[in-house]
Amino acid sequence: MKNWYVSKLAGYPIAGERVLDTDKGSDDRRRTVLAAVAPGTALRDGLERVLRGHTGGLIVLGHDRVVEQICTGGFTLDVEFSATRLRELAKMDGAIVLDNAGSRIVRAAVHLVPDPTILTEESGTRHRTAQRVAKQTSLPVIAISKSMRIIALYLDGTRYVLEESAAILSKANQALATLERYKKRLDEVSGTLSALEIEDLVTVRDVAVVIQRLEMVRRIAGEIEEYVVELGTDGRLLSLQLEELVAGVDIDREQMVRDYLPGPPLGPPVSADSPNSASSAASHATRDPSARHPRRFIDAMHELDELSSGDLLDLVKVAHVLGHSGAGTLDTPVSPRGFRLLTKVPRLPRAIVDRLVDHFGGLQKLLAASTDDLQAVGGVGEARARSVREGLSRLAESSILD
Ligand code: 3AT
Ligand code: 3AT
Ligand code: MN
Repeated sequence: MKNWYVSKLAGYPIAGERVLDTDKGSDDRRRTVLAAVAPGTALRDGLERVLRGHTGGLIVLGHDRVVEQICTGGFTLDVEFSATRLRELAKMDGAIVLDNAGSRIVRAAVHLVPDPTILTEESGTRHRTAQRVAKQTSLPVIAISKSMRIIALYLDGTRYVLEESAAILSKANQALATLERYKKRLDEVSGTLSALEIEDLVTVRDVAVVIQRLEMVRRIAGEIEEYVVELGTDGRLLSLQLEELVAGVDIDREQMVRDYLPGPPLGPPVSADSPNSASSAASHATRDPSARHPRRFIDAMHELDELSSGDLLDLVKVAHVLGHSGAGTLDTPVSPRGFRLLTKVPRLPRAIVDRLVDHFGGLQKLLAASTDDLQAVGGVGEARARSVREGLSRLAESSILD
C-alpha cells in the first residue's frame, strides 16, 4: 500500500462549496495537504509550538501572484522554514506566508485583504480571513486559534481540525478492532465460497455474501487509512497493522467481480496504453489500475463503491450490482470463471491467471485439466503447469477439510 491514503477528516461542508468526496483529484490533494501537516513534519511541529505559545497564528501555505495581491503591510523575509522561526514570527500580529513547498518563510506580519464578498461563516477576523484566503487563492490556509486552542486547516470550501495524535489513535484503534472482526468473518465466508466453488455448488447468495464482506472490510480499512494520513509518523504502527489485515482484499474483490459478472468472459485486461485510456476517463486512467479492464467491469466496481452502507446490508442489492437480479436471484446457481482461486495459487503471475481463465473459460474446466491441457496455454511450461495443478489440488483438499 502506498503512502497516500484516502482521507476524510472532521471537516464540515460549507454551503454549496463542497467538492464531492468521490472526486479523485480533490481526494489526492486533500491527502497531500494533510500529509504535509501531519505529525512528524517540521510544519506540524511549528504549528504545535504556536499552539502552545498561545499567540494564535494565520499561515498561508503557498505564495503566488494571487497571494501577493492580497498581502499588505508586514515584511518580506525569504528565509528557510523552521518550526522555531514560525513560532517566533507568530508572536506578531498578522499572517505568515510560506512558499509552495513549505520550505521557506516568504513574508510575515502581513495583513491579508481577501475579497470581502467571499462567503464565510466564521466570526473571528483571523478565521474569516483564513477561510476567504483559502477560497480566493485555492491554497491551504491554517488558522491557529488563540482563544479556542485549535489548529484549523482551510482547504477550498472545507475546514478541517487538526487533532492530537492521542485522540486520533484512540478512534483508529477502535476502528482497527472492528476491522479485525470483519476480516475474521470475511475469511470464514470466503473459505466457504472456495469449498462451494470446487464442488460447483455456488449460488448468487454465497457470492453476494463474500462481496458484501469484502466491501465492509474495505470501507473500514479506508477509514483507518484516513487516520494513518492524519497521524503522519505517529501512524506507522497502525499502518503496518492495517496492511497486514487487508493484504489481498483489493485483489480478491476485483477477482470476485471478474469471476461472477455475467456475460462473455472478461478476458485479459486491455493494455494500459490502448487508445481507450485516452478517453474521457483519462485523468483517472493513469492512477486507477482497473482502467485497464472492460467497461462492464469498471461499472460494476464503481457501483460497488457507490453502494450506500444501508444497501450493502441487502444481499439482493449487492447481487444486482454484480448483474444478478430478478425473482429468486439469490438461490440461482452460478459458476466462477476461476480468477479468484487461481490467484491463490502461489507464484502464479496475474497475466497467466488471466490467460488460463481465458483459455478454459471456467473453474470446473480448470480443475479437470491435466498438466498437458494446461501447457496448451501460452506462458505455461511443464513446471508451471505442474505447480498450477498442484496448487489447485491443494486448494481443493484444504477447502473440503473446512
Ligand atoms: P493592539 O495594539 O494589539 O490592540 P493591533 O493594531 O496590533 O492592536 P491586532 O492585529 O492585534 O491589532 O488585532 C486586534 C483585534 O482587532 C483583532 C480583531 O478582533 C480586531 N480587528 C483588527 N482588524 C479588524 C477589522 N478590519 N475589522 C474588525 N476587527 C478588526
Ligand atoms: P482567535 O480564535 O481569537 O485566535 P479570531 O478569528 O477570533 O481568532 P481575532 O479577530 O481575535 O480572530 O484576530 C486575532 C488576530 O488575527 C489579529 C491578527 O493578528 C490576526 N488577523 C486577523 N485578521 C487578519 C488579517 N486579515 N490579516 C492578517 N492577520 C489577521
Ligand atoms: Mn478572537
